[in-house]
Amino acid sequence: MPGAQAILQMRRGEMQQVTRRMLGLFAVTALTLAGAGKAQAHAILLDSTPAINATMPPGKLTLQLRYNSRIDRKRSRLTLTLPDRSTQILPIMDEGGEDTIVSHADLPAGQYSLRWQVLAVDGHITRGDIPFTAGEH
Ligand SMILES: [Cu+2]
Repeated sequence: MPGAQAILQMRRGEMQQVTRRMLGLFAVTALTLAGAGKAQAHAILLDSTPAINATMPPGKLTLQLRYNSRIDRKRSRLTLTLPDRSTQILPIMDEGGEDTIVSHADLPAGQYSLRWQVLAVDGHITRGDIPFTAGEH
C-alpha cells in the first residue's frame, strides 16, 4: 500500500521537525537559566557583624560577613583600617558556612573601617566597606 507508506514518511518528517524545534527550545531555555544563574551568583553582602556604622564593644570581636552566594575564601581578602589610618590584613578563618567569611580581631576603642573583597562562584570579584566604631554607646 504505497499510500500508507507515504503517510508514514510524512509523519516521520513532521516528527523530526518537531524534535528539532524542541531541542532548539531546550537550548534557549538552558542558556537563559545559565545567564540567570550567573547574575545571581554575584556576591552581594546580605548582613555583617559589625553592621555598617555600628558601635561594638572594644576588645575581642568576631567579624562575620554573609553573602548571597558561595565565597572562595582563599581568593578573598579582609583589610581593616585602624584608627591611626594604617591598614592590617585580617586572616579569613576556616569557619562558618560557605557563604560566610569570618575573622577575629582584638580592637581598642576607635573608628575602624573593614574593607572586604570576595570572589564568588561565578568568578567575579565584588568589594565594599563597613565603617564601624569600637567604643561605649
Ligand atoms: Cu558575577
